[in-house]
Amino acid sequence: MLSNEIRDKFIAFFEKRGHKIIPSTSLVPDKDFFESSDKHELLFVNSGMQPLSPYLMGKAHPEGKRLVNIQKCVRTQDIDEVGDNTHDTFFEMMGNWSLGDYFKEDAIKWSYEFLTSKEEGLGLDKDRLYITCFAGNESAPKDIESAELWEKAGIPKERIYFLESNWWSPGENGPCGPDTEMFYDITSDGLGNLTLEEYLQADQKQQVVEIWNDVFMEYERKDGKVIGKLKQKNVDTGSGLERVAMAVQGKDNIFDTDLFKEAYQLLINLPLDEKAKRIILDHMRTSVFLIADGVKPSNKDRGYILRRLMRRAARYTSQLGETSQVLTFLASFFAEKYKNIYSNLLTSDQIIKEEVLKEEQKFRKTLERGLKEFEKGVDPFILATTYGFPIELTEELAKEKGIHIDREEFDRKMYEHQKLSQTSSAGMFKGGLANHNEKTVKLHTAHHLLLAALQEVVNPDIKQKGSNITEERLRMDFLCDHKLTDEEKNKIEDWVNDRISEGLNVIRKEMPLTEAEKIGAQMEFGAKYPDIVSVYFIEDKNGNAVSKEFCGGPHVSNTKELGHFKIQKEEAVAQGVRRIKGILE
Ligand code: ALA
Repeated sequence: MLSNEIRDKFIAFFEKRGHKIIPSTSLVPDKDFFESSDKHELLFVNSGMQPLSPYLMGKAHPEGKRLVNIQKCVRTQDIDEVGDNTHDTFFEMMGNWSLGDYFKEDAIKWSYEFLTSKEEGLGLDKDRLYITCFAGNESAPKDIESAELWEKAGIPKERIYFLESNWWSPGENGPCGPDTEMFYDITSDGLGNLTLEEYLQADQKQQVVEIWNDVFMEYERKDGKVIGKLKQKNVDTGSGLERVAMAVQGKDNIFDTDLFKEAYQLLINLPLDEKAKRIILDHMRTSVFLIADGVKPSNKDRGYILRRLMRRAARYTSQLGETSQVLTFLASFFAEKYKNIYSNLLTSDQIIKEEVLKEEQKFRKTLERGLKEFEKGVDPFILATTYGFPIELTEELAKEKGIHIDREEFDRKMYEHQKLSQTSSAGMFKGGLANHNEKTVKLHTAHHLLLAALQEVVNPDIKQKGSNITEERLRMDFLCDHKLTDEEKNKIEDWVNDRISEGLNVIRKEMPLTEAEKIGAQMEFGAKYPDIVSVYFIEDKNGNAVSKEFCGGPHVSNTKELGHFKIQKEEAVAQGVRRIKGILE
C-alpha cells in the first residue's frame, strides 16, 4: 500500500465516523496562535494539535466537534537523530480529534480498527502491536481504563505496558494529558511477547517503532505544572505517515518507503555514505516545504533553521565539488513529488528552485576552504565569520573528531563582532583586518607587538606608515632613519617572543578619539580617525599596556596563542621608510 492510499484511507475512515476534514495549516504558525503561546516553542507547527489549541481549550470550532486532517509538521529538536531508521525533520501527521465529544473508548477502538482492518484500514498484523499507557504520577492517576480498552479490542495484557512518560503537551502551557502509544514490530521474524524490559530494549534498538499516539487531553498546564482540568475532555491523535508507511510496506526504515525511495535512487551512484544520503534527503525535503510556506534562508529564527538545514545538506555533499547542484535537483524533485497533495509546492516551484540554488552555490564556494581550515583547528568564530559555517555545523564536525568547542567563548566573540561590524560598517574605524582567518588574526596581533618592540628597542618615536597581512606573513612599513642592525633585529625578536611567552591578554576598548590620543594609543601616520575609536591593549600582568593601538581588530585573546616570531626581511622602501616582513612559526 503506497502513501497516497494510506492518506486516503485515514481520512475516509474518520470521515465515515462523523469527522469533518480540515486542511493542513502552513508550517509557519498563525500569528494569533503565535502570540498566545510560548514563543520559543513555535518556530514551526510541530504537531496536528497546535493550530487547534484554542478549540481544545473550549472555543467552538466552525466544523464541529469531530475533525480529521493531515498536518505538515517540522521538528528540528530531533535533528541529530536524522540518519537513523525513523527520524525526520519534516513529517506528515495524520490525526483525528474529538473536541469535547467522544473519549477513550471510541478513540482506542477506532485506532485498533484502522490499524488492523484489511478493508477499511491498514491491515497490520495485530500480533506485532505493542501498547503503552500512562503509569500515573502526582498530576494524574494511572490510566487503567485505556489498558482495559486495549485488552477489550484484542491486545493481550502481556503487550501493554505502563510508563510515566506517556504524557503529551505542546509546551509549558496549554492543553495536555495522558496518552496511549502504539508501536509496531518491524523485525523480520517478529519478537512475540516481551517483558517491560525487553520491550524497552526493542524500542531503543528501533525494532519496534511508534506509529500512533492517542492523547486524552483533559488537563491544563501552566509553566510546566498541571493546574487542573479543562472544561471539556478532548482526544488528540497523531500518526506519522512516514512511520506508518514503513510498517505497512514492511520496511525497516523510512527512507525505503515510497515517500523517499525514488529520491534515494537519485543519490544511489554518488560517493556518499548511507547516513549522509538520509540526512541530505531529509533536509532537502524539509527545506522545500519551508520555502513553499514563505521561509527564506537568513541568519535568524526560521530563516536560520532553513539555512542550517541546507548548509548541513551541502556539507554532506561537499566531496561532490564546488559545482554540484545536487541539492537544487533534489529540491525540484520533492516539489514535483508532493505538488498534488500540497498545491503550494506547485505555485512556489520557481522560488524553491531559486532559493536552493542561491544558497547551494553561495555555500559551496566557501565550503571546501572552510573544511580545510576546520581540519587545521581554526577557531569556530573565524569559521563562522569568514566561511559562513553555522556554529552548529562546526560543533557537529568537532563532535565527530572528539574536539571540544567552547560555545560561550564563541557567543561572546560573535556578540563583539556584531557590535563592531555595525560600527565599522558605519565607517567608524580605520585599520583592522579585511580578510581574517586564524593565521591572519595571529599575525595581526604579532604586528601590534612588533610596533611596540620597535619603539622599545630602536626609538620610542617610531611611527607606523602602512601594513599588510597575508596568511603567510606580516609586513610593516615604519618611519625610521637607518637600516636596522642585526643586534637590533635580534632584540626585537626577543622582545616580541618574551611578550608571547608571558601569555598577555589582548583587550579591546571603545573610547573617544581625544581620550585615545591622550593615553598615547598608536595611530597610523597620516590616517584620519572618527570621534569614537576602538583601541586594542596588550596588557602585562600588572595591567600596564605594553601595546595600545587604534584598531578594528580582530585579534587573538591572549598572546600565548601566537607561536614563535621571526623577522624574515628588513629593507628600505623609500627615503626614511623601512619595511619589515615577519612570520610566526
Ligand atoms: N499531539 C500528539 C503528538 O504529536 C498526538 O504526538
